[in-house]
Amino acid sequence: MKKLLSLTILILYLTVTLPSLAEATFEGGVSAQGRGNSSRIVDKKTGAGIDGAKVTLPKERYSTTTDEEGYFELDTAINGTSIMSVQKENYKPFSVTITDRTVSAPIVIGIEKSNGDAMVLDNNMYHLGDNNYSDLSANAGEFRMASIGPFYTKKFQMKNVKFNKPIYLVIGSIIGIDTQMARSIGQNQIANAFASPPEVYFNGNRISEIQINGDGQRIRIPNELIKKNQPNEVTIKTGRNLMQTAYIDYDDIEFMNLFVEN
Ligand SMILES: [Ca+2]
Ligand SMILES: [Ca+2]
Repeated sequence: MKKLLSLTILILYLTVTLPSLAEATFEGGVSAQGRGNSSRIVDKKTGAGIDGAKVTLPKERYSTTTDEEGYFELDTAINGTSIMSVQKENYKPFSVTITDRTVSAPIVIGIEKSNGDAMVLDNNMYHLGDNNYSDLSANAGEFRMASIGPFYTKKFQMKNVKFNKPIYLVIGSIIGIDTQMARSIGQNQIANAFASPPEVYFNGNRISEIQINGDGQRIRIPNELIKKNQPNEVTIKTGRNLMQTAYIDYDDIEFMNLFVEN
């Protein structure tokens, strides 16, 4: 109660950009209204609380739902870095990388109406790799899901694509990447090894590699690769530990919320 006035609320927006959470958050200076310890999901445009939004921490196997005014409480411990997702009908899929520090004070998250321009491909969380990783690697210790192997692939139809507007594949959140670049910005503690970056393929063509961990990574899909009214295929391959030559050691990573934005 006495802390009400001094509470600082971190506002995390959907337009989270690269490369780190520190840059994705800012202090809004908004005073808490009504409920000191509850976080809140609001409409990014109107600021109105959103009821019935599902807030999930897949690795903690935790999920809760906002009340009629958009408030919720995270009743679970967060170990290191974790991905939190918010799902609500007619809103764009949202996910953000958090730590226990991020949520030590109430947070307000603004989510955005989808307006039909976001096509959700997959809102599950996946672990790529071989379940063999150093304790020092990025986000080790927080992996709880078993690997589905070194790559993920998904087929989907693309209807009503507007070719006069850019088309993006968006990866909501990705953690555990141990590239040289990820290491150089402090995303892991490994001194002597690094991995090649995960690669993203669209209909068999390599369209991007992912060098660092973060939220809302947007990858442009070249128009000429898109098949109208036929199945399209997206594939994400994890990298390999480049210092391990005795056997193949895939980089263990996790990602969630894949969608196409047009
Ligand atoms: Ca591995
Ligand atoms: Ca890793």
